Amino acid sequence: PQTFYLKDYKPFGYEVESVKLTFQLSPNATKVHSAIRFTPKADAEDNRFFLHGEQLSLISAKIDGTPVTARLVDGGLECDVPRTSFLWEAEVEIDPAANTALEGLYMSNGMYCTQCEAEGFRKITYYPDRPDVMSTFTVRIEGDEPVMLSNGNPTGAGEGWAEWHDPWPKPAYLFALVAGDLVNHPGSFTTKSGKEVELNIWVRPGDEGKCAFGMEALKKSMKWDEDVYGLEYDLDLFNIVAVDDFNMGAMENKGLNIFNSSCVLASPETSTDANFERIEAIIAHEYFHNWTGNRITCRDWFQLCLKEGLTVFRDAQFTADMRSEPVKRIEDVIALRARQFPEDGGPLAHPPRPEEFQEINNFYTATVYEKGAEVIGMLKRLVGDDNYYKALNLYFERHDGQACTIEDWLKVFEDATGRDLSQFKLWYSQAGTPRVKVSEEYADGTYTLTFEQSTPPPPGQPEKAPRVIPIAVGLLSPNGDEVRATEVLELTEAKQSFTFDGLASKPVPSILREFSAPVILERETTNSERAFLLAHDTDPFNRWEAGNALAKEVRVAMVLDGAAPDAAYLDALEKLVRDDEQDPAFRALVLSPPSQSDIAQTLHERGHTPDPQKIYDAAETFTQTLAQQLETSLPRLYAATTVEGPYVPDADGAGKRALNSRILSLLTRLDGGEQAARQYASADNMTQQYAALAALMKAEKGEAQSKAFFEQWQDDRLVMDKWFALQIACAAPETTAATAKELTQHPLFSMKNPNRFRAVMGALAGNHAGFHHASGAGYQLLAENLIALDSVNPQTTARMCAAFQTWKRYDSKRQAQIQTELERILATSDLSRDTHEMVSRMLS
Ligand code: BAL
Ligand code: ZN
Repeated sequence: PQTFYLKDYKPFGYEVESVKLTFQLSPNATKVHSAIRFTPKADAEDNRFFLHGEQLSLISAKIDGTPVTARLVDGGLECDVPRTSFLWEAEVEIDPAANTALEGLYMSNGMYCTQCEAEGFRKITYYPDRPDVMSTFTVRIEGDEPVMLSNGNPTGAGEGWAEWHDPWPKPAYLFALVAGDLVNHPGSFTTKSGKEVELNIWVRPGDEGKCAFGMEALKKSMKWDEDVYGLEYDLDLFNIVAVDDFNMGAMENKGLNIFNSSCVLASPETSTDANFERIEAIIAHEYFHNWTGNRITCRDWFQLCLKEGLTVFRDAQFTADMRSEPVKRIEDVIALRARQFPEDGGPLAHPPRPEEFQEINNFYTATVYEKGAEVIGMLKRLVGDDNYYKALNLYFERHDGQACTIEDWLKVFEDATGRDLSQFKLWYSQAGTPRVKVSEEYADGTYTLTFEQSTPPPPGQPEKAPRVIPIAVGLLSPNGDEVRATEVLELTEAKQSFTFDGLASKPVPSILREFSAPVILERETTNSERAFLLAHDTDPFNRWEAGNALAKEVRVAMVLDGAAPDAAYLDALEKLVRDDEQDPAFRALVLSPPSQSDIAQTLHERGHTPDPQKIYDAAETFTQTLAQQLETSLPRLYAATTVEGPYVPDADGAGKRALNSRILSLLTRLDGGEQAARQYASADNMTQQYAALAALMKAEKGEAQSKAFFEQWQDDRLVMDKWFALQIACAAPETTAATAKELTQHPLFSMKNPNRFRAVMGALAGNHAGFHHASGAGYQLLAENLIALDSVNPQTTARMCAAFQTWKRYDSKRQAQIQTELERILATSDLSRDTHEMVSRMLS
């Protein structure tokens, strides 16, 4: 397969003045007519006329009305063209019904739908399918579908046709078309300059009742972007469509966002609190892309984090404002450590701005998205809030309508602040998670912190220069008072010391507050200091972090030495969980154990080979011991945290229900499932119904409820995804693979629906001890299913291959088992480019 390099970037030799597309819809034979005006650029480095095109049947091609013969070449066509402005016309035929890869124009449950990012437009017609080619689009759709939508504003419609015009020049990856039997949930928004915008969420008939929350989230997003960034919506209409079969979470097509139905449809009966929070965040994310992505887009796909990192950062700010800032930060760091740190420390490591790829779809990663957002968070911390917004204003002013690079992005910060960001830029080009080792000294009222940074070399990047790392530090006195408020230390050298004078006694440091940089902090400390910070730190993130570090230490000692759960830690947890003054959401987070994969990673970092079964056993023992310790308080705590009254998916209620669910799961270990069965029977919302079912299934007491759940929800695809996943998540290690295998035989299992495939195979990979069971059955099952999926949907296959990325952590037997499976995948005939690249990288 061809490798593409950032260093090879060359602009396209032609301006695209306008694009007019006509679609004649038909499930197996849709005709697409394109009329595109090209003008050669006078200063073009390269005037090769190459249009991308894949899986297209070319019917005809004309230039200025005269038929021409195009040369079909690998990945597209070439043609001899005039050196003056000309009209290119082509007619192609495509087969949406056969398109199970879900890229380009495809059908989902009888509805036409598109996905063009990153390179799907080339499966619709011949076009310079690259993000730096921007044009206005006019679209005519002919067909007998009741609703036919495209980007921008509607310009006309009649029996069997509809026309749309998008006045904002855009790259082809933002093109969208939807047609089908859809109903809308309407809304409206008045922008700050008084413009009325019509809003719609389009769904299949029957789903109308699941749109109200999404609509409110959209309005809140529009208002927030005006209030915080001064950004206003720029069309008369904003449409969202829910689609069942979708590879990603959602897509920010101009004026016509297309959503995986799991990321927009919500109702109290069918969605959990976590679903509501995620839906609100994704609606915001896609809406925010209208400026950070659409009005200002990427020059090339190497710059993907320019729009994704920034938009993730913006949606995190939004969620923090709508809900709880510390809770959002803790949740994001948990996710970063679970998804991005393993990527950065394994064979798939790449910088936020990669410099080469074979298949760009493989780079929609936690590094590009989440680490990309962390980098922006560091930048904001380093320049300060005022300078951040000054730089952002300059970014929108200077680059509106352009396709930009990371250099353009950093230049606005340099120009707005006068700061040299050349060292900071290393965050974009170096892979790997820096380790920061901290040591301390105290003498005569002066406290010194010394930091040493290093990054283990990831693939292809042996040299690592020191980066700029903002480290937020506060100091506490031994009695728990804060003696130094948070200050941001700028670590720029490999080894650097910072001093604090005038202290009456040796302080307790609180380092990396708010997780001010995506690094691994290494510091020799004691469990009693961690317990002190858990009790006293004024920074909520670090208070949680202290509890999390304690939990990890206790688990590690249990795994390595067979130690009993640490009594002091159990006491600290008991005290915290009983303390009604503390935020329930925070208590729920402290009560949630570190994941078993996280413990495996910690052991690996400390030079031990993790044994998944032992990690599982330690987790079980710990939770059982905690339940017993809390035994007498659990019924009271359960009652005190039960939320009465009608369900409202707000942050307060969600925090209480999260704590209540944790307590229920502990209680279920002791009461034989009585309380959980009562909760299951009386629950009027999915959060409580699901929590009860999960507690029962984990305790192997949920057979009847699981059956009832299936009976109740078998016609609801999204709820059924939960049912599939939960059975695997709750299975014991020795039965996990068999449970997953049985579910792949279920009549409702489907390779064609990515949500269902992910529900089953994602849950298998997510059950740490089950997936890594010594039999190797988990590895085999995943590999078999990935091989089967590859010819159906390469994009989802390739992304799910990442389940194997941590394989070098484990013992030689498990490594050999995984290697066999990876080699088996690689040996599959006609393996997709997507999967080939992912597996090759993991084996290299
Ligand atoms: N642009 C792909 C989906 C998303 O990040 O919004
Ligand atoms: Zn995005």
